[in-house]
Amino acid sequence: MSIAASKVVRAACPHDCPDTCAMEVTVEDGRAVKIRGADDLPFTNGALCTKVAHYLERVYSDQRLLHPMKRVGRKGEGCFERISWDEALATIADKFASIAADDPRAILPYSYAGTMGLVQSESIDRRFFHRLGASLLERTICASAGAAGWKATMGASVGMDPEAIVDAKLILIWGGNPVVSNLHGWRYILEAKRRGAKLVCIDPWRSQTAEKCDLHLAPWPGTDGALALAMMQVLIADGLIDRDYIDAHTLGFDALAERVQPCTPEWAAPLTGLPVDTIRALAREYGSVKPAAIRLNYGLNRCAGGATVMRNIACLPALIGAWRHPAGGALLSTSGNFPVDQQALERPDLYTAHHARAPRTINMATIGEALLTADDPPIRALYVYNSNPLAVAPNGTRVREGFLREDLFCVVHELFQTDTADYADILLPATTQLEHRDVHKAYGHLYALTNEPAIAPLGEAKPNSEVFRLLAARLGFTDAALFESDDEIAAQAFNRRDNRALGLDPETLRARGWARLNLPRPFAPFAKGNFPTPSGKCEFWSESLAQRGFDPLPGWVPPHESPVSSPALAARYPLAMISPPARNFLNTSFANLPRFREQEGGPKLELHPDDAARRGIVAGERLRIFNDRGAFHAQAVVTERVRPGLVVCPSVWWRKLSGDGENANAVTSPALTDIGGGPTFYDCLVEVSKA
Ligand SMILES: Nc1nc2c(c(=O)[nH]1)N[C@H]1C(S)=C(S)[C@@H](COP(=O)(O)OP(=O)(O)OC[C@H]3O[C@@H](n4cnc5c(=O)[nH]c(N)nc54)[C@H](O)[C@@H]3O)O[C@H]1N2
Ligand SMILES: Nc1nc2c(c(=O)[nH]1)N[C@H]1C(S)=C(S)[C@@H](COP(=O)(O)OP(=O)(O)OC[C@H]3O[C@@H](n4cnc5c(=O)[nH]c(N)nc54)[C@H](O)[C@@H]3O)O[C@H]1N2
Ligand SMILES: [Mo]
Repeated sequence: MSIAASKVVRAACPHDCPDTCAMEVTVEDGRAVKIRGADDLPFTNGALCTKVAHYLERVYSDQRLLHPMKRVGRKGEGCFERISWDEALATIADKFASIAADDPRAILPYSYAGTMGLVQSESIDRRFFHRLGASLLERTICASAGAAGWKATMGASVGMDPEAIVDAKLILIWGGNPVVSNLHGWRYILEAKRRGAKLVCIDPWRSQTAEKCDLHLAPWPGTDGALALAMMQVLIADGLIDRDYIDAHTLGFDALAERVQPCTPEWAAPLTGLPVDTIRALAREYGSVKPAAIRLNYGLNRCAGGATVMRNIACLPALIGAWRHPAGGALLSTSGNFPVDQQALERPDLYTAHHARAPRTINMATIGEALLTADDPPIRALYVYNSNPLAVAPNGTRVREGFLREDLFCVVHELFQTDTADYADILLPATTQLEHRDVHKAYGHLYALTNEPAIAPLGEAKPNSEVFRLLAARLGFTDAALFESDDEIAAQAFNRRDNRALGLDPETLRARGWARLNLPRPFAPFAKGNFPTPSGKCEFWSESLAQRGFDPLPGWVPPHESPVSSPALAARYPLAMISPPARNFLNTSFANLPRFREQEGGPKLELHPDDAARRGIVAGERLRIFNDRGAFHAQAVVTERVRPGLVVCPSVWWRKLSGDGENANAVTSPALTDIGGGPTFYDCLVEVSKA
């Protein structure tokens, strides 16, 4: 191998994870031979997680789809026959054109975050479907409830700089499992611990993170909103609040104080399952140790009160003036710091320019119901990319029924033959991150990254962007925006008139691989107020929510399903089930590859020894987990990591690789969150028996 044939290419990890790592790909004679975390981006710090360190196994997997195919067997059977790109594109264009002639809203795109790149996940795809006049998709499957709740109080998805947390003296890790799902962020939390911080993990499950913290509090799933209210009650009653900060930088304190007055620890204890003294002690510690940081995550927002819980928690740092210090405050997501030029990327004007009728919107969390019951018009065609809805959407039984519809024309663009791919009429091969161009923002740090193509597309695989350009041409569209190159789109990603984007130009990103947002360092964003809310203050009282008919104040939204809120249901299905991310998977990505499957060792259900004994279950046995919505199987892990009444199924497994064709979403609920239309994966009662 000659040195000349070897090069190192700057790339970005594409996965849906707060860490968005900078990667270096070594390419020799056109083949990627090595991938590593970049040393120069502080957040990545030269390390990749256990999954992406083996990304080349994904790129060069013999399971990759390498050419277009059409279905030859029944839907769901997974039998396909190779066709040319020409035939695939002609089939899709003909079908879309004939449906659009009746009503283009009968066509629905379905995508989420298979890649987080702005070019390959939210640019020309949106332009194409806007031009076509297709139904719009509300992308709610993960974070929409939490984001909506956070926004009500804080104004946008902004918070403290995650790197500043090293100087915090108390850190609450709340509804997140950073050891698994935010590994590079966890490094900063560990550094804080080394410098003397106390770590408190609030999680119903003794997660890999909880094990490493000084204190673990295990509330019932979906009850953190009550815990936060009680903390506010104690802070106010005990005079642990920062009056000056409240007067200068918050809105609605008196109303808030009145609202939380009855929400004592005595009130919250039976709701959360936490002892009164524990709640009071937590509040007092939070009110007295400075600086105090809260690292929240989306585990909190998958329950009935998924938005309200974030509103409640977002009030805490303002009450104690924690924002005064860069290492104080809270962080759910940094994404709102990035001046992404959504109008330029997505071009919603292409819809209005070509269509008089208002668009129809479908919530992706309800895809099963939508496919089965939407009228005006019914969904006649579905184009799935960057997502695996058969496995990840809630209430999986209905999702499968929807995809089984004989009269539904379904296109799936994928790297692998996923559960969803089995239901495609036309199955298209996609490129991996090493084979296409992109540019990335992040939601767990403040750096933008470039992704340069390292190798040529494998087989006949094509990037998402390229397929939409080709389809636009086939459909006779002429708008220039539908034919821009990936480089041109990447250059439009950030709004360059925004001061924060200074230095985020394509040339700099290309040359260095990444750039920090133009924000001060140290960064104490709300030390002097300046919240991005309508009032410019931290809004305990939200007038904008009031105007939309919601409670203007923080409050208590109980779970849909729990022994306290639905006792009749709990009599039949007494166990609360959560299904958080497995360490070796990224949602369903990686869950088909041998290395990661072996490490996870098959679908498992963790249950408490008392619950196991009561059902005559012993460790290692095959279990049936069921409720009125469906059933799936998993192997029993009998452990005190869960409290009695709670079961945990690390997820998300491929259905067809799980023995019974099902996964945890066989039992998850179709119910949505209070605000934001999010799914309620972790608000789910089940019963368990020996299989
Ligand atoms: N290895 C790995 N990393 C991932 C992912 C993955 O699948 N695998 N997924 C990525 C994606 S898409 C996302 S959105 C994030 C998700 O990662 P996080 O935002 O961290 O959220 P979850 O993993 O859903 O839940 C985190 C923790 O919340 C706990 N939890 C569940 N319900 C509740 C509750 O009601 N209250 C409290 N306090 N805690 C609760 C769970 O037990 C879990 O330990 O991670 C990303 N990173
Ligand atoms: N029970 C339960 N269900 C859950 C969750 C849970 O915690 N419990 N978590 C939920 C959460 S937080 C989320 S975010 C969703 C995740 O749901 P999804 O976003 O659907 O995530 P993945 O399952 O990883 O599927 C992404 C797919 O995109 C494909 N892909 C990757 N790159 C490309 C590309 O460039 N082009 C194309 N066309 N395809 C590509 C991958 O191969 C993969 O099959 O799942 C949700 N479902
Ligand atoms: Mo997610």
